[in-house]
Amino acid sequence: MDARYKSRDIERRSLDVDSLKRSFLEWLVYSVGKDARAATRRDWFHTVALAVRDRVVDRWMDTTRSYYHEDAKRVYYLSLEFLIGRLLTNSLSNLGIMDECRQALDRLGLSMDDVVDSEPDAALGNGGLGRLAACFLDSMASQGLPGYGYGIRYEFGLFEQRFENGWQVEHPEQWLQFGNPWEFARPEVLYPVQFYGRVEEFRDSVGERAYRWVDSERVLAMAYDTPVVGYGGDTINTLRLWSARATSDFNFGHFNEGAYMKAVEQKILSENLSRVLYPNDATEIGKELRFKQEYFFTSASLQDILRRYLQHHTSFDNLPNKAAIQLNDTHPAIGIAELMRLLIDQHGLRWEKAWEITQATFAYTNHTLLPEALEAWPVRMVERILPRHMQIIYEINAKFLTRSKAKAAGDNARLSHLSLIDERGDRRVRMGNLAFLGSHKVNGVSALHTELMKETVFADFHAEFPDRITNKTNGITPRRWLKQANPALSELISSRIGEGWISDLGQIAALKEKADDVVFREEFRRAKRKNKKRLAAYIARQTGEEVQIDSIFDVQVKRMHEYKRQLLNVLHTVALYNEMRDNPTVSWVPVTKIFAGKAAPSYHMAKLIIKLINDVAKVVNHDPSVHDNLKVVYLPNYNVTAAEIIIPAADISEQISTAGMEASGTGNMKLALNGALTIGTLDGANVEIREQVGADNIFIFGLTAEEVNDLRANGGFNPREVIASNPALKRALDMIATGAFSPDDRNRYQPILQALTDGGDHFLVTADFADYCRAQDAAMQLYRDSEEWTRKAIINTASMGWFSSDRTVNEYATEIWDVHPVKPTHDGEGFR
Ligand code: H53
Repeated sequence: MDARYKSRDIERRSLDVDSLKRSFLEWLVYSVGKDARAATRRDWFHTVALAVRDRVVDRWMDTTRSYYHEDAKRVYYLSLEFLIGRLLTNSLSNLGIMDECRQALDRLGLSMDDVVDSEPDAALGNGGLGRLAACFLDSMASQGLPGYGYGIRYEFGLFEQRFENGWQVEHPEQWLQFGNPWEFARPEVLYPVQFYGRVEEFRDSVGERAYRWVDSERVLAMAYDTPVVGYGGDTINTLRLWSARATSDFNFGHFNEGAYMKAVEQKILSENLSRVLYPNDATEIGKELRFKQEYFFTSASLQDILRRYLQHHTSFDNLPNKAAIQLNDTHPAIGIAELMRLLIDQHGLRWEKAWEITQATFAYTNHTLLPEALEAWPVRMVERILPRHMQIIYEINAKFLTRSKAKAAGDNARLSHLSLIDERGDRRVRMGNLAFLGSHKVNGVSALHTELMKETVFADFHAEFPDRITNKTNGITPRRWLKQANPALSELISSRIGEGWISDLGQIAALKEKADDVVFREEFRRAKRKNKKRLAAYIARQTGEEVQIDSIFDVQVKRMHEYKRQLLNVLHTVALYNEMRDNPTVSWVPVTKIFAGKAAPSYHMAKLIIKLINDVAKVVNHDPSVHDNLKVVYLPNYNVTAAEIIIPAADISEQISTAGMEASGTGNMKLALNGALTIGTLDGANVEIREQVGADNIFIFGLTAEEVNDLRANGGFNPREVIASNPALKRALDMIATGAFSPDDRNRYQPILQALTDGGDHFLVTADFADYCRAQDAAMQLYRDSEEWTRKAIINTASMGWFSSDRTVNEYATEIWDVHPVKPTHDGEGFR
């Protein structure tokens, strides 16, 4: 090789400060096209990202080559959402060159923070489900597992939330506006995806009945690849996102204006498929475009998976030994019918063989029991958009129902629950049932959730297939959620127990004994204080509000949903406000209530609760009679980047959903890992958090899932009686009802009051109010004893080892996927 190229090649891989600095200057000029004088912060971000990407590419190719040479079994994680957030610090941190990069920028007179802050937050997801997918990608790469993410490259991510007069308003999230330095466009990786048309029956070469899908419209799926850097930089996996491209099949032949405009219109319409993420979290709205998005990315991914498989194999018999496909919720569940179609119609397999392969390849994760979130598409729509799939679904259903035990027992009610078709009203395809039936394993995301799955939505399936449901409690990646987000605490931890916890979070248990070490406690507090200062500055920038560092930072950050009960929190806030006003001479522990989270744009009740919190904030924050002992802030535009600032600074973690309704939660894990004490119900993974941290180190309150169930089964309760018997609650509600927080519109909160009273208080806010206040009081009392508080906070951090997504992914790998780590061979030069 030409020596000049060779040395440049080595330079590209070198991780020392000088090489980085030289690379930055070269990239700035030759790729961004600016000189140092004219470069903006954003230019520098692109420069640094491209130079870092250089250091990843060889290892990425090595990884892919190793998988190929070993013909390793891969796992494909199909997800409509990947909430990855920013990638620069993530890549630098996982490559271990954070300090080197900082120094290189320093030598150029640049601030690392400014560069980092110029990166847009990639919000290709709504909340927990999308962030879980991102944590899993990190864990798979960090453990050398051959894992691929497949999803959609939305042009617009989750909307940007702003407040106008306290109301949420949505703005488009243009994360790609200035280009995305991390991705590689693959214009040659292109698959056709069909829609509409009809099915034709014919006889195949051996005279058997066969089908073909004809007269359909086609859209092309084009791949964009983003490298996923594992911790240590050894394994670099791939996140492949599909973007919709129009085919050139349109008839541009007629050059009259009408035809031309129509053709262009068509192009725009097809490319709408990857235009925007649906902003609903755990609620379905059943729009046709959404269904088409689901099929679009699923079909492209399956075609890609089969293409890769066929590079090594001629028969499909081995597919389940070479590919595991995980369905992240029912969003890609149409993949069951699609794989059947591809195997039968395109590759000529017989039904039985195709079904055996499909079931052995797919597994399905359920993330919610909320009935409104379980996807059920109208049969008429599925028939029109995917006529061949509808046929296949009918056939799967017919074969299954004929053989089911329920049929044998003549149990018609059970049979109708098992059916893939909901026959009540306009007929619908139950995607959960399809996913269940087409998978060899089905999992819930916390122990409680999995048990409830067996007892409720999938009770009849569980009776048919008692070995299929399994639990995989969620986890979070300690790299992003402790090492990167909380450098102060991470450095403290590493100084005492070494760095092993970063890739083996179980080791963090060694900190438990440090809870009794007075010096360590002092340092732990110092780290928390540093994070609280950082958050206070952020709050001041975002809202103009000054908050006290010494106050309890009481944090509820998550999507806005009635079942998550931000309303319960704000009612407690009003009650606390009243108590402080009534008792001005008491020496109160100052409290800062911090809220953040987006509401689905069409979810009026959720938006009204946001407005209520902002209205309460306005009154409380300007009332001199509480002497700044209480502040309320609602931070706008909660996203991964904001979470990285808020979570390390929290003292209290609010996990207060109505028991039985939050499948798992993962914010609960992030907050506890960062040393916040949880106030929570026995819901989702809170139950397991309590087991890990011990009942003395968590504030549990409220009805249990079983009690909620009994209460509802026995005709509910009378919220008016509960309200009448609790003066603090009554007073808070009366204030809201009479316009104490909305003098400009005294009736504004009628819908909320109505829901809590005549509406029957479905989420049991009033029922849990008294016990919630008790838990809050206990927390406030404990906070006065700062040594005891810190002790418990340390125990929380030290007890979270089990909630690493490395543990979760390992369980999937061994118990569902049967995939194993592959050690890539790096034969390149210049690696560290
Ligand atoms: O998934 C998280 C859970 C959380 C659950 C959430 C979720 C979505 O974000 C979207 C759709 C859906 O069905 C569920 O609400 O409890 O922690 C990851 O499993």
